[in-house]
Amino acid sequence: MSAYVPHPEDHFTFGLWTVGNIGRDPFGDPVRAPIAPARIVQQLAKLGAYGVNLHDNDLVPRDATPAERDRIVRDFKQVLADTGMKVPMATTNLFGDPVFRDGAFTSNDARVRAYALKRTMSAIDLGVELGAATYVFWGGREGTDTSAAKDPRDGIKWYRDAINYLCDYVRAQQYDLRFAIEPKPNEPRGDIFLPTIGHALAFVYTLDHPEMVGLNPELAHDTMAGLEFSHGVGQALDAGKLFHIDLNAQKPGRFDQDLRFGSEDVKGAFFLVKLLEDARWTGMRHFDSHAYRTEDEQGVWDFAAGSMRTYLILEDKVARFNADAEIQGLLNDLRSRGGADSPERFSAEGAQTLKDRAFDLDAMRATGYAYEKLDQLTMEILLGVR
Ligand code: GCO
Ligand code: MN
Ligand code: MN
Repeated sequence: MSAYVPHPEDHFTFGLWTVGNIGRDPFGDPVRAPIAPARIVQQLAKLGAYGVNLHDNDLVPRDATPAERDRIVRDFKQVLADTGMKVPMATTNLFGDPVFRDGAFTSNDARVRAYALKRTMSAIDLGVELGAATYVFWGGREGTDTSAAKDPRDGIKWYRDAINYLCDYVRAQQYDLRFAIEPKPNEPRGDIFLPTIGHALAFVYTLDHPEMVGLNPELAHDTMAGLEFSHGVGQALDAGKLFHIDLNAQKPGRFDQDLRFGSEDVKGAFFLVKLLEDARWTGMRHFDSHAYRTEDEQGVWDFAAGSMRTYLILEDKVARFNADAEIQGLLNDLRSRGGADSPERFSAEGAQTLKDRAFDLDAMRATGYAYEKLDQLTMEILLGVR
């Protein structure tokens, strides 16, 4: 049995902003001192992570001079080289600066929309310089607090214009970079554009270069909307659009909690891990969450280690599920009902045969599916008695 010790091959990553979270909330001041990016990288490397992700200003302060920027980036690259840590994903902070109070790409002010493009091009340059292969767009401020403010068709059009522009920028620069849109229903805006995986997927296919753009779904965001996250992730996988994933935990019906992965809804987390592992998905398992506000710095490292350990424990549970003779027997019974048959394509003749086919409806109505048994066996694995 695995000792649940993370290694870089597990592809676990954290944002500088996640372990670096200082515990500020709308009601209270910070409770922790900022941790320098170099220290974050060193500590996470010791814990077995693959890398760190960042917003432009997590590393380079907004008002840094070009010379300061270059020195910060040079020093940071040295830490990456010393530790073997990578920066697989980068993004832009398009939500903190008051200039973005009405959104960035979807602000009603065209100057703000242009400034957002400028900011993002520089941040893309930084991300690529650090080796990022995925660039995330989380539109936290893209939306409205009152529907009087914007025609949603304008919002979507401006959003599309921006992503098209930036795809062209990446192509012109010949960067090897893919975009991943991160849906969220609300918070910090009252309503955010592209609120769910489904909205974002449909949007991708309206772009000039849909092949460059996929998704970065987040567990907490779907849970806030009352959705079953693994179904959305499954649909993104099916479309070949799962470019990245944000893992955390969240109680439904609450504010955006960003809890440690697996610390709520263990069963949901299990089926998510099962989906990713059964699909042999090779992407980054990014933890977009933070330690409780009660914690000091040691609590932050406990949080980071715990996130990875829980994933590995659930991976082990998945292996048990897949090797469990009784569970597999039940799943085989389901398969023997034709679940794996290749679908029949329409033909006029086949349709006529189907119309003429007699069904034993009484037998079909009377047959159960044994899901109570299947779920109980799954729970017993999760509860550690199986
Ligand atoms: C949130 C989001 C962010 C983004 C991050 C990277 O709810 O605040 O999940 O953490 O993931 O800005 O794009
Ligand atoms: Mn989030
Ligand atoms: Mn996120």
